[in-house]
Formats: sequence, C-alpha cells, structure tokens
Amino acid sequence: MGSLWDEARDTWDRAVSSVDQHRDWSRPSLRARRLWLRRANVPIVVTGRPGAGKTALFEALTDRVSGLGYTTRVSADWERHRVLLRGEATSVRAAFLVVPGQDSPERTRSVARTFKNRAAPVGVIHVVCSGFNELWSGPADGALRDLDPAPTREGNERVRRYLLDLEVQDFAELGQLLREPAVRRRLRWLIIAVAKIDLVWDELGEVRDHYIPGGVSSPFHRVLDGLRSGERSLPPRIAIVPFSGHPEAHQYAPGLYRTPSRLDGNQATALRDNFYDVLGRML
Ligand SMILES: Nc1nc2c(ncn2[C@@H]2O[C@H](COP(=O)(O)OP(=O)(O)OP(=O)(O)O)[C@@H](O)[C@H]2O)c(=O)[nH]1
Ligand SMILES: [Mg+2]
Repeated sequence: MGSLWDEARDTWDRAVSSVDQHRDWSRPSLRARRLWLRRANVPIVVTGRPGAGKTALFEALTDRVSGLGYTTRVSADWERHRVLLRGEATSVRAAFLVVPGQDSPERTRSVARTFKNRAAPVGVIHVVCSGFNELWSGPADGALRDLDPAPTREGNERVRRYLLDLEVQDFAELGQLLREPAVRRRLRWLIIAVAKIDLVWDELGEVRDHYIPGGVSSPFHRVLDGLRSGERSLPPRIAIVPFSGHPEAHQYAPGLYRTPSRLDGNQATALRDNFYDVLGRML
C-alpha cells in the first residue's frame, strides 16, 4: 500500500487526537468569513448525498462557534457563498458551491455542468456520513418502506448498511466527474469529510478503515484506488478527515432506534479547527 494512504491515516489520527488536546482558548489556524458582493476566484464545490451534513459543514466552517446558527432543513437549491479564507500565510477568496443532495434530473445536469465547464473547481469537499443520512421524508422514504426496520439497533444497522452502499455509488459518480478533462486540469485537492463522526466515535477504527485504504478492504477503497491507478484522476492532494458540524442524536424516523451523539460542542469545535488546518494546507 502506497505512502499516500499512510499519510492519509496519519492525518486522520491527528484529527482524532486534536479532540483530546483541544483548549477552549486555542486559536484556529484559519479564519473563514463570508463576503458580500466581493469577487471570488477560487471555486470550491461541496458534494455528497442528501442529508449527509453538507450545509452543516459549511455553516460550521463559517461560524465562530461550530454549528451555531444552523437550522435543520433540506437544501432545495444550490447554496452559493463567497468566503474569505485567511491563514497566517494565505488569503484566498473562495466561491463555495454547496450542491443540494436531492436527486433530480436538473440536479444531475447542473452538477455535471459545474464539473465540465471552465469554472471547474480547484477544490472539492465531498461529505460522507457512515450511512447516517437524514431521511428528510421520514417514514415515507423508500428505503424505510422497503426495509421496514425493527426499532432496534439491528434494525437501524440494516438501514445504515443500505445507505452506506448508496454512499459508495454516489462517490463512484463523483469519481466519473473527476475524470472529466476540465477537472483533471483544474482540480488541485479533494477533502473527504467524514461528517457526523460524533455518532460513531466509539467505532473510529472501523470508520477509518472503511474510508481509508490500508486495512481491511472496503467498496469505498475500490473507488479511491480506481481513481488513483489507471487514469490517475485523483488530484495531487487528498485528505480524509473526521468532522462533526452539528452533533446531535440521530433517528431515521420517529419511533426507530435513536443513535446518541458522543461528542459535545467543544469537541466538535476541535474537529472544525482541525479541518481548518487541513484546508489551509490545501490552499
Ligand atoms: N449527529 C450529527 N448530525 C448532523 C451533523 N451534521 C449535520 N447533522 C444533521 O443531519 C441533518 C442533515 O444535515 P445537512 O447539513 O442539512 O445535510 P445536507 O447534506 O446539506 O443535505 P441536503 O440539503 O439534503 O443535500 C440535519 O438534521 C443535521 O442536524 C453532524 O456532524 N452530526
Ligand atoms: Mg443542505
């Protein structure tokens, strides 16, 4: 296994240990501030499945306190923001585009356009969540109707596994877009944000092994390795990091098993600050 994944594992482990070492007064290495009516020239696209935590991640990054001010709701439309990212040695005006997760022909077309045209992104933040997606339509969601899970942890696990498969498919679709010539010319970095890590904090080893190659193989690695070999469609820099934009208990629908959050706001802030470090190194 190449040193790329060893490095990715080190970056992940550093993020995890930053949670224990975090101090309330520590200063993040990067500031992210929204700009109004200012030009921005570094396009960054945030992708991922419905209810994965994309909006929560963006809000946490641009808030002073992680997760405050974020209202839970489905994003029906694209969220476009201009953000000044200022580190010690860098200052970048980024145009953030948060893609709505909901499937529709318009969405598919417009995502493809974003990746094909001359405004192809310089950076992609792809959000995954170990299958703990929010099912916005609740009991009416097709997965719940088909699987009809018992209100137990085992029932929940079936839904989670099913959503984990969809997550891999979605990542494979992103992989197709990364193969576009415009993207291969432009894209410098990819961060895979493993959001909602507060829900799986007691299974961190498994989660890391699912997303980062180097241990037991997983379908997610196959997509990553496919991008890396052959056509070499992985951008020069890649990081896979745990994140928690909005720690809270999770339930697929009322009456079903409730997964508790295992991190508090300070710990989520530590992961946010770690994300700033990672992002700062990409810019
Ligand atoms: N436990 C936990 N819940 C989270 C986290 N981030 C988001 N959530 C919850 O997950 C749900 C979906 O989060 P969003 O950020 O709105 O998801 P999204 O990816 O923007 O979804 P779409 O708008 O459908 O594309 C919300 O109810 C959030 O409160 C997290 O880090 N931990
Ligand atoms: Mg959203």
